[in-house]
Amino acid sequence: MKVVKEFFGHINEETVDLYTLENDHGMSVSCMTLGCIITKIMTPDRDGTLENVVIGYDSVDEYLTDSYYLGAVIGRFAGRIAGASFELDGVTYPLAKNNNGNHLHGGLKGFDKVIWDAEVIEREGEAGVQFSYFSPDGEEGYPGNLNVSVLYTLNNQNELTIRYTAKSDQKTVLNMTNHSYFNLSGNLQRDTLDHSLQLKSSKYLELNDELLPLRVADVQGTPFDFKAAHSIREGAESSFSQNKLAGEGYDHPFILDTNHDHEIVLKEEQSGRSLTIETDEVAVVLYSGTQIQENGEIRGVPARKYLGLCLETQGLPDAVHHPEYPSCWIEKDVEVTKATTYKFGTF
Ligand code: G6D
Repeated sequence: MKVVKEFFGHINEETVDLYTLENDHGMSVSCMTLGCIITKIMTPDRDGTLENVVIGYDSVDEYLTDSYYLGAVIGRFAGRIAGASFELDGVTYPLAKNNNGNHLHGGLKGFDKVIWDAEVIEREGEAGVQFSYFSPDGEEGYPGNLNVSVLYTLNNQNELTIRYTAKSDQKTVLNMTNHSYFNLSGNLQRDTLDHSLQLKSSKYLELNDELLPLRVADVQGTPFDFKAAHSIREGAESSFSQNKLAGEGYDHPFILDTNHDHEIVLKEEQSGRSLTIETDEVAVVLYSGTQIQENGEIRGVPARKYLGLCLETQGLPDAVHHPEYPSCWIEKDVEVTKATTYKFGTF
């Protein structure tokens, strides 16, 4: 196991460092202090060929102008908040209207756009880096002085675990995730339309035309039923209204039926790569990259829809306005922790 630290770039006067975690089998995860962004994950295909399985860039400047949140930690609140405000204990908190009059992914300068401190963590059989950040009361409109850390650890079972820990000096709201776009073909050789996905989820949230939650719906009989594995293409080519709404694909929260039980399994037949995700979160947002514009290239490959897909484990979006959803509030001086493990394999 090893951790290599490198200079990645500058933002004004601040340095951005890149950390690469590598295990004894050659799998590696590269991540940087800007937004805890995962820039590369090298995993073997069924023939043992190590290739990159996430979308990313090779310069800080590309990330600063990126609107796709590639690889980034998202916070304070992942997903949308209707009307870009919420009420807590009788006080209304206005937030940035950065998406059709609503609030998306923590606002104009969310956790994805700040520089985090980093500390290398090396334990028996694990290589890691712990990012930490102090978000002052009122940052991006959110209440509470919040201390937050994001710990990436890689082990010799080709498992990457992301552990989020936070504590606030006031009651506040928190919903964090990682926004990596996976593409198991390796070095973006193919898009993700023929990736197969299995989700242990019986319910999903239907969305309105602002992509805000409308109602909890049963997946039965729709392209959202992933209880038996099927391709992303099935939704992309479906006339089902919710797939059309998402730009001919998916951009939806799925309520997980179970946790730590192989609840999310992504596979790509041609490479023989698999990704099994287990989490203690209540939901996962499947976003099939339908808003990736067809302009320019990403690492030498034409940018386009479906080039990667996100499996954002998290709470439910707009939960601040839905008391019937699992709570998104954290109490004063109570430390909260959430963790998601990404196990890369072959078949
Ligand atoms: C679009 O609706 C989608 C979001 O879910 C995604 O996170 C973002 O693009 C990058 O706004």
